[in-house]
Amino acid sequence: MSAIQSTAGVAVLFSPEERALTLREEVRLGLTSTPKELPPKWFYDARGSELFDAITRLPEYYLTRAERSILERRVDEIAELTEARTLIELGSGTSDKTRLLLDALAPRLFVPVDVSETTLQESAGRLARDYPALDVEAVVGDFERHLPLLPADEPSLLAFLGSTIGNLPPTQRTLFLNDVAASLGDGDFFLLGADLVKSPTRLVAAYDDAAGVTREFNLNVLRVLNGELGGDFDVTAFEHVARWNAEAEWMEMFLRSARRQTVRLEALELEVEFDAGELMRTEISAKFHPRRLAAELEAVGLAVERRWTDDAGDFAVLLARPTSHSHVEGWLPEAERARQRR
Ligand code: AVJ
Repeated sequence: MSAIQSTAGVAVLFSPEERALTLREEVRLGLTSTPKELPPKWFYDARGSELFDAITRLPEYYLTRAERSILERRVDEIAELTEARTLIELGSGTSDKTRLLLDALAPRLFVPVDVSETTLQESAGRLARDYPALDVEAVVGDFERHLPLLPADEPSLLAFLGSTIGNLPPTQRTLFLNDVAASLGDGDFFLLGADLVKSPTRLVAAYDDAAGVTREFNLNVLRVLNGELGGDFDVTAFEHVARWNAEAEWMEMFLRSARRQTVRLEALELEVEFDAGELMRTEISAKFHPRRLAAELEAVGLAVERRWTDDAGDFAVLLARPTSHSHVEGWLPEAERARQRR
């Protein structure tokens, strides 16, 4: 993390070059695997972020409203318990729900972390305008690799909302939570929003809405690959599929090839064959049981102090703090070094 370039309050940990390299590596790996798979982080170019914003307003997509209702009721308690002077938000997107936290905490510093520099520039600009006393230091980063350095001198709240944690398969989720635990010091807190297991009918509806916005969002990853990797995906030759995986307890989105076809990606010098009906997974969205999720946090050394759900029991918000730093030293060198610098 030595090469932090700082421009207008945006620190770039994930430089355009590094981002392009990661995109190429991940897409090559995913498209040459059997079955084919693409990581969900590449949905979010400007159009993808707008489409996701539209998803959060869909009648079927209860997640955002449920989480908001919990936060509305609990932000004062969160402020009182944490006394946080710094708010760090991972995958903050448009920083909409963030305002609830900012209003209640009135922190000195806000650090939004997101892979999309344009989204960050816009939301950081708006927040700086609306909260003149607030210092906004945005970080372009990948939350799986760039857990930020927390300021040592004041209590911080690290927020990871919206059930984005559900995008991580179990092993990566454990690694990530370990990294979170290692990056928090005494007096810091972790605020986690997670969607809960519920009726498959409602879950499928939330990921296959009647207006077709999620379909457009899913297909957008092909447009991103066309634009950034010189791909020639025919977006009309793929269908949106959303399924509940009962064993794994996660929603999965796929793109299904409507016919046998060959796709070329210029930047990868790669040709990929799709069979008629072939499924390519583009996202998992794990759904949780509040107690089991709390146990996962406890297992990495995060003591769950509060566990809230909305009235319908659809969504959970957990507030945790590090118990000790008794986890295996050197387990995650980057996070460990960050902690020791504090
Ligand atoms: C932003 C990752 C939480 O998994 O529900 C919305 C993304 N995908 N509809 C989710 C998404 C399809 C969303 N997260």
